[in-house]
Amino acid sequence: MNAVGIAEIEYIKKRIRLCDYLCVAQLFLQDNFLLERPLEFNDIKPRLLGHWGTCYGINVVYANLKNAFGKDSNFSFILGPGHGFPALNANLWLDGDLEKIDKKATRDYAGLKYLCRSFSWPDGFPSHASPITPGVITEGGELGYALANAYGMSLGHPEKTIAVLIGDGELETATAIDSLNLHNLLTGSNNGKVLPFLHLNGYKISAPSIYARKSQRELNELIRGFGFASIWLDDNNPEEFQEALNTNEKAPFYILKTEKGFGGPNRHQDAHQIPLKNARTDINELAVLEEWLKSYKIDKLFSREEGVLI
Ligand SMILES: Cc1ncc(C[n+]2csc(CCOP(=O)(O)OP(=O)(O)O)c2C)c(N)n1
Ligand SMILES: [Mg+2]
Repeated sequence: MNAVGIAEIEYIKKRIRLCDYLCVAQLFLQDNFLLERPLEFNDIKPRLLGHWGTCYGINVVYANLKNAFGKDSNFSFILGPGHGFPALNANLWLDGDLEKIDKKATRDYAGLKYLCRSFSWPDGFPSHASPITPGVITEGGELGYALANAYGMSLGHPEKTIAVLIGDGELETATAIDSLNLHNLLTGSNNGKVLPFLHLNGYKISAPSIYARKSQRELNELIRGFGFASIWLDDNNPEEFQEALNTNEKAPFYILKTEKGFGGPNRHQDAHQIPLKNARTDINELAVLEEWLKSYKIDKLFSREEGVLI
Protein backbone atom coordinates (compact mmCIF):
# COMPACT_ATOMS: atom_id res chain seq x y z
CA MET A 1 0.00 0.00 0.00
CA ASN A 2 1.32 3.43 -0.92
CA ALA A 3 1.34 6.59 1.18
CA VAL A 4 -2.18 7.82 1.78
CA GLY A 5 -3.16 10.83 -0.31
CA ILE A 6 -5.26 13.80 0.76
CA ALA A 7 -8.01 12.79 -1.66
CA GLU A 8 -8.26 9.38 -0.01
CA ILE A 9 -8.44 10.91 3.46
CA GLU A 10 -11.20 13.28 2.31
CA TYR A 11 -13.06 10.41 0.67
CA ILE A 12 -12.93 8.31 3.83
CA LYS A 13 -14.24 11.17 5.97
CA LYS A 14 -17.08 11.98 3.58
CA ARG A 15 -17.98 8.36 3.17
CA ILE A 16 -18.32 7.94 6.93
CA ARG A 17 -20.54 11.06 7.08
CA LEU A 18 -22.74 9.88 4.23
CA CYS A 19 -23.16 6.41 5.71
CA ASP A 20 -23.88 7.87 9.16
CA TYR A 21 -26.60 10.04 7.62
CA LEU A 22 -28.04 7.05 5.79
CA CYS A 23 -28.15 5.10 9.06
CA VAL A 24 -30.20 7.79 10.79
CA ALA A 25 -32.42 8.17 7.72
CA GLN A 26 -33.03 4.40 7.56
CA LEU A 27 -33.87 4.23 11.24
CA PHE A 28 -36.29 7.18 11.28
CA LEU A 29 -37.53 8.45 7.91
CA GLN A 30 -40.41 7.38 5.71
CA ASP A 31 -40.32 10.63 3.70
CA ASN A 32 -38.32 13.88 3.23
CA PHE A 33 -35.17 11.77 2.89
CA LEU A 34 -32.87 14.65 1.95
CA LEU A 35 -34.39 17.19 4.35
CA GLU A 36 -35.59 19.33 1.47
CA ARG A 37 -38.26 20.87 3.74
CA PRO A 38 -38.65 21.14 7.54
CA LEU A 39 -39.05 17.77 9.20
CA GLU A 40 -42.64 16.83 10.16
CA PHE A 41 -44.15 14.14 12.36
CA ASN A 42 -45.45 12.38 9.26
CA ASP A 43 -41.91 12.01 7.91
CA ILE A 44 -41.13 9.66 10.80
CA LYS A 45 -41.79 5.92 10.56
CA PRO A 46 -44.66 4.76 12.74
CA ARG A 47 -42.56 1.95 14.23
CA LEU A 48 -38.93 2.70 15.09
CA LEU A 49 -36.97 -0.53 15.28
CA GLY A 50 -33.23 -0.93 14.85
CA HIS A 51 -29.81 -0.15 16.32
CA TRP A 52 -27.95 3.14 16.08
CA GLY A 53 -25.17 2.94 18.69
CA THR A 54 -22.84 0.57 16.85
CA CYS A 55 -23.28 2.13 13.39
CA TYR A 56 -20.66 4.88 13.54
CA GLY A 57 -17.83 2.44 14.35
CA ILE A 58 -18.91 0.09 11.56
CA ASN A 59 -18.91 3.00 9.11
CA VAL A 60 -15.41 4.03 10.21
CA VAL A 61 -14.00 0.53 9.81
CA TYR A 62 -15.83 -0.13 6.53
CA ALA A 63 -14.66 3.13 4.94
CA ASN A 64 -11.05 2.53 5.94
CA LEU A 65 -11.02 -1.10 4.84
CA LYS A 66 -12.71 -0.22 1.58
CA ASN A 67 -10.01 2.32 0.84
CA ALA A 68 -7.16 -0.02 1.75
CA PHE A 69 -8.43 -3.33 0.35
CA GLY A 70 -11.36 -2.42 -1.91
CA LYS A 71 -9.64 -3.60 -5.08
CA ASP A 72 -8.30 -6.85 -3.62
CA SER A 73 -10.55 -9.74 -4.62
CA ASN A 74 -8.93 -11.92 -1.94
CA PHE A 75 -10.10 -9.61 0.82
CA SER A 76 -13.19 -10.34 2.93
CA PHE A 77 -14.92 -8.55 5.77
CA ILE A 78 -16.88 -10.27 8.52
CA LEU A 79 -19.18 -8.17 10.68
CA GLY A 80 -19.86 -9.44 14.21
CA PRO A 81 -22.49 -6.91 15.31
CA GLY A 82 -25.16 -7.81 12.75
CA HIS A 83 -27.54 -5.54 14.66
CA GLY A 84 -25.63 -2.68 13.02
CA PHE A 85 -27.42 -3.49 9.80
CA PRO A 86 -28.21 0.13 8.82
CA ALA A 87 -24.45 0.70 8.52
CA LEU A 88 -23.81 -2.48 6.55
CA ASN A 89 -26.70 -1.78 4.18
CA ALA A 90 -25.65 1.86 3.70
CA ASN A 91 -22.15 0.78 2.66
CA LEU A 92 -23.43 -1.96 0.37
CA TRP A 93 -25.81 0.51 -1.25
CA LEU A 94 -23.08 3.13 -1.70
CA ASP A 95 -20.75 0.70 -3.47
CA GLY A 96 -23.51 -0.61 -5.74
CA ASP A 97 -23.26 -4.07 -4.14
CA LEU A 98 -26.86 -4.00 -2.97
CA GLU A 99 -28.10 -3.09 -6.43
CA LYS A 100 -26.45 -6.22 -7.85
CA ILE A 101 -28.98 -8.38 -6.04
CA ASP A 102 -31.80 -5.88 -5.57
CA LYS A 103 -32.54 -3.86 -8.71
CA LYS A 104 -34.44 -1.20 -6.78
CA ALA A 105 -31.37 -0.23 -4.71
CA THR A 106 -29.96 2.12 -7.33
CA ARG A 107 -27.36 4.75 -6.35
CA ASP A 108 -29.72 7.59 -7.28
CA TYR A 109 -32.50 9.32 -5.39
CA ALA A 110 -35.04 6.56 -6.08
CA GLY A 111 -32.60 4.02 -4.64
CA LEU A 112 -31.80 6.13 -1.59
CA LYS A 113 -35.52 6.48 -0.90
CA TYR A 114 -35.98 2.73 -1.30
CA LEU A 115 -33.04 1.97 1.02
CA CYS A 116 -34.28 4.25 3.79
CA ARG A 117 -37.97 3.55 3.58
CA SER A 118 -37.62 -0.24 3.33
CA PHE A 119 -35.39 -0.59 6.38
CA SER A 120 -37.16 -2.47 9.19
CA TRP A 121 -40.43 -2.30 7.27
CA PRO A 122 -43.05 -4.94 6.43
CA ASP A 123 -41.90 -6.82 3.30
CA GLY A 124 -38.77 -4.62 3.25
CA PHE A 125 -35.33 -5.11 4.78
CA PRO A 126 -35.11 -6.72 8.21
CA SER A 127 -33.63 -4.77 11.12
CA HIS A 128 -30.55 -7.04 11.27
CA ALA A 129 -28.18 -8.42 8.63
CA SER A 130 -29.79 -11.48 7.10
CA PRO A 131 -29.25 -13.91 4.22
CA ILE A 132 -30.89 -11.46 1.77
CA THR A 133 -27.95 -9.09 2.43
CA PRO A 134 -25.22 -9.47 -0.23
CA GLY A 135 -22.33 -11.51 1.16
CA VAL A 136 -24.16 -12.56 4.31
CA ILE A 137 -24.79 -16.26 4.93
CA THR A 138 -26.11 -16.24 8.47
CA GLU A 139 -28.78 -14.34 10.36
CA GLY A 140 -27.23 -11.33 12.11
CA GLY A 141 -28.09 -10.97 15.75
CA GLU A 142 -26.38 -13.90 17.42
CA LEU A 143 -23.11 -12.53 18.69
CA GLY A 144 -19.94 -14.51 19.23
CA TYR A 145 -18.99 -16.48 16.12
CA ALA A 146 -17.47 -13.84 13.87
CA LEU A 147 -13.85 -14.46 14.80
CA ALA A 148 -14.19 -18.26 14.64
CA ASN A 149 -15.80 -17.88 11.21
CA ALA A 150 -12.92 -15.70 10.06
CA TYR A 151 -10.39 -18.37 11.04
CA GLY A 152 -12.55 -21.01 9.39
CA MET A 153 -12.59 -18.97 6.20
CA SER A 154 -8.80 -18.62 6.28
CA LEU A 155 -8.18 -22.39 6.34
CA GLY A 156 -6.37 -23.58 3.24
CA HIS A 157 -6.54 -20.12 1.66
CA PRO A 158 -3.14 -18.46 2.11
CA GLU A 159 -4.11 -15.86 -0.50
CA LYS A 160 -6.96 -14.49 1.63
CA THR A 161 -7.04 -11.60 4.08
CA ILE A 162 -10.08 -11.53 6.33
CA ALA A 163 -10.89 -8.54 8.51
CA VAL A 164 -13.38 -9.17 11.28
CA LEU A 165 -15.13 -6.60 13.46
CA ILE A 166 -16.13 -7.65 16.97
CA GLY A 167 -18.08 -5.63 19.53
CA ASP A 168 -16.66 -5.20 23.04
CA GLY A 169 -19.82 -6.82 24.42
CA GLU A 170 -19.48 -9.55 21.84
CA LEU A 171 -15.95 -10.26 23.08
CA GLU A 172 -17.49 -11.17 26.43
CA THR A 173 -19.15 -14.22 24.87
CA ALA A 174 -17.29 -17.45 25.54
CA THR A 175 -17.10 -18.20 21.82
CA ALA A 176 -15.49 -14.89 20.90
CA ILE A 177 -12.92 -14.71 23.68
CA ASP A 178 -11.91 -18.33 23.22
CA SER A 179 -11.60 -17.78 19.46
CA LEU A 180 -8.61 -15.57 20.22
CA ASN A 181 -6.76 -18.83 20.86
CA LEU A 182 -7.39 -20.05 17.31
CA HIS A 183 -4.68 -17.80 16.03
CA ASN A 184 -2.08 -19.92 17.87
CA LEU A 185 -3.20 -22.99 15.95
CA LEU A 186 -4.10 -21.60 12.57
CA THR A 187 -1.53 -19.04 11.55
CA GLY A 188 0.76 -20.73 9.09
CA SER A 189 1.69 -20.71 5.46
CA ASN A 190 -1.32 -22.83 4.47
CA ASN A 191 -3.87 -20.39 5.80
CA GLY A 192 -4.93 -16.84 5.15
CA LYS A 193 -4.44 -13.80 7.34
CA VAL A 194 -7.09 -12.78 9.86
CA LEU A 195 -7.23 -9.15 11.01
CA PRO A 196 -9.38 -8.80 14.14
CA PHE A 197 -10.82 -5.36 14.99
CA LEU A 198 -12.31 -4.77 18.42
CA HIS A 199 -14.93 -2.02 18.48
CA LEU A 200 -14.36 -0.66 21.97
CA ASN A 201 -17.36 1.62 22.29
CA GLY A 202 -17.66 1.04 26.00
CA TYR A 203 -21.11 -0.52 26.18
CA LYS A 204 -23.18 -3.61 25.47
CA ILE A 205 -26.84 -2.56 25.24
CA SER A 206 -27.11 -0.34 28.34
CA ALA A 207 -24.28 -1.76 30.48
CA PRO A 208 -20.57 -0.98 30.38
CA SER A 209 -18.45 -3.65 28.74
CA ILE A 210 -15.83 -5.42 30.83
CA TYR A 211 -13.05 -4.71 28.34
CA ALA A 212 -13.81 -1.00 28.39
CA ARG A 213 -13.44 -1.06 32.18
CA LYS A 214 -9.88 -2.33 31.85
CA SER A 215 -7.05 0.13 31.53
CA GLN A 216 -5.34 0.39 28.17
CA ARG A 217 -2.35 -1.39 29.66
CA GLU A 218 -4.44 -4.27 31.05
CA LEU A 219 -6.16 -4.72 27.72
CA ASN A 220 -2.86 -4.66 25.83
CA GLU A 221 -1.46 -7.30 28.15
CA LEU A 222 -4.54 -9.48 27.81
CA ILE A 223 -4.32 -9.32 24.03
CA ARG A 224 -0.58 -9.96 24.15
CA GLY A 225 -1.25 -13.04 26.25
CA PHE A 226 -3.26 -14.46 23.36
CA GLY A 227 -0.28 -13.89 21.08
CA PHE A 228 -1.36 -10.66 19.38
CA ALA A 229 0.13 -7.18 19.27
CA SER A 230 -2.56 -4.59 19.90
CA ILE A 231 -2.72 -1.56 17.63
CA TRP A 232 -4.97 1.30 18.73
CA LEU A 233 -6.89 3.19 16.08
CA ASP A 234 -8.21 6.74 16.13
CA ASP A 235 -11.67 6.96 14.55
CA ASN A 236 -11.04 10.56 13.61
CA ASN A 237 -7.69 10.05 11.93
CA PRO A 238 -7.96 8.10 8.66
CA GLU A 239 -4.33 8.77 7.82
CA GLU A 240 -3.15 7.00 10.95
CA PHE A 241 -5.77 4.28 10.45
CA GLN A 242 -4.55 3.62 6.91
CA GLU A 243 -0.94 3.49 8.08
CA ALA A 244 -1.89 1.06 10.84
CA LEU A 245 -3.43 -1.25 8.23
CA ASN A 246 -0.02 -1.29 6.57
CA THR A 247 1.73 -2.74 9.63
CA ASN A 248 4.42 -5.39 9.35
CA GLU A 249 3.19 -6.94 12.58
CA LYS A 250 2.41 -10.64 11.95
CA ALA A 251 -0.41 -10.88 14.48
CA PRO A 252 -2.06 -7.45 14.76
CA PHE A 253 -5.16 -6.98 16.89
CA TYR A 254 -6.75 -3.62 16.15
CA ILE A 255 -8.64 -1.73 18.81
CA LEU A 256 -10.94 1.06 17.68
CA LYS A 257 -12.09 3.15 20.60
CA THR A 258 -15.21 5.20 19.87
CA GLU A 259 -17.94 6.86 21.85
CA LYS A 260 -21.03 4.68 21.44
CA GLY A 261 -23.57 6.52 19.30
CA PHE A 262 -21.05 9.21 18.31
CA GLY A 263 -22.70 11.94 16.25
CA GLY A 264 -26.13 11.32 17.78
CA PRO A 265 -27.98 13.22 20.54
CA ASN A 266 -27.46 10.72 23.33
CA ARG A 267 -24.38 8.58 23.64
CA HIS A 268 -23.11 5.61 25.60
CA GLN A 269 -25.77 3.50 27.32
CA ASP A 270 -28.67 5.44 25.79
CA ALA A 271 -27.54 5.12 22.21
CA HIS A 272 -27.81 1.37 21.61
CA GLN A 273 -31.15 1.14 19.77
CA ILE A 274 -33.31 4.17 18.94
CA PRO A 275 -32.42 7.49 20.51
CA LEU A 276 -35.41 9.89 20.31
CA LYS A 277 -38.03 7.14 20.47
CA ASN A 278 -40.85 9.71 20.48
CA ALA A 279 -39.75 11.70 17.44
CA ARG A 280 -43.12 11.07 15.75
CA THR A 281 -45.12 12.63 18.56
CA ASP A 282 -42.82 14.88 20.59
CA ILE A 283 -41.97 18.24 19.00
CA ASN A 284 -38.75 18.59 20.99
CA GLU A 285 -37.47 15.17 19.95
CA LEU A 286 -38.41 15.94 16.34
CA ALA A 287 -36.37 19.15 16.49
CA VAL A 288 -33.36 17.31 17.94
CA LEU A 289 -33.63 14.68 15.20
CA GLU A 290 -33.73 17.39 12.55
CA GLU A 291 -30.58 19.01 13.96
CA TRP A 292 -28.89 15.61 14.12
CA LEU A 293 -29.70 14.88 10.47
CA LYS A 294 -28.62 18.37 9.42
CA SER A 295 -25.25 17.96 11.15
CA TYR A 296 -24.11 15.61 8.35
CA LYS A 297 -24.72 18.24 5.62
CA ILE A 298 -26.23 15.75 3.24
CA ASP A 299 -26.55 18.32 0.44
CA LYS A 300 -22.73 18.26 0.12
CA LEU A 301 -22.68 14.45 -0.17
CA PHE A 302 -25.73 13.59 -2.27
CA SER A 303 -28.06 15.46 -4.58
CA ARG A 304 -31.45 14.47 -5.93
CA GLU A 305 -30.32 15.25 -9.49
CA GLU A 306 -26.73 14.00 -9.50
CA GLY A 307 -26.85 11.24 -6.88
CA VAL A 308 -23.71 10.46 -4.86
CA LEU A 309 -21.32 13.45 -4.85
CA ILE A 310 -18.32 11.93 -3.08
C1 LIG B 1 -25.32 -14.48 21.77
C2 LIG B 1 -26.06 -13.18 21.95
N1 LIG B 1 -26.38 -12.78 23.21
C3 LIG B 1 -27.08 -11.64 23.39
C4 LIG B 1 -27.47 -10.89 22.32
C5 LIG B 1 -28.30 -9.62 22.53
N2 LIG B 1 -27.53 -8.45 22.16
C6 LIG B 1 -27.78 -7.74 21.02
S1 LIG B 1 -26.76 -6.44 20.82
C7 LIG B 1 -26.00 -6.76 22.28
C8 LIG B 1 -24.89 -5.88 22.77
C9 LIG B 1 -23.69 -6.06 21.97
O1 LIG B 1 -22.70 -5.22 22.48
P1 LIG B 1 -21.41 -4.99 21.63
O2 LIG B 1 -20.88 -6.28 21.14
O3 LIG B 1 -20.52 -4.18 22.47
O4 LIG B 1 -21.96 -4.20 20.36
P2 LIG B 1 -22.21 -2.63 20.20
O5 LIG B 1 -21.89 -1.94 21.48
O6 LIG B 1 -21.28 -2.23 19.11
O7 LIG B 1 -23.66 -2.51 19.83
C10 LIG B 1 -26.51 -7.89 22.89
C11 LIG B 1 -26.07 -8.43 24.20
C12 LIG B 1 -27.12 -11.35 21.03
N3 LIG B 1 -27.45 -10.64 19.95
N4 LIG B 1 -26.41 -12.49 20.87
MG1 LIG C 1 -20.09 -2.22 22.55
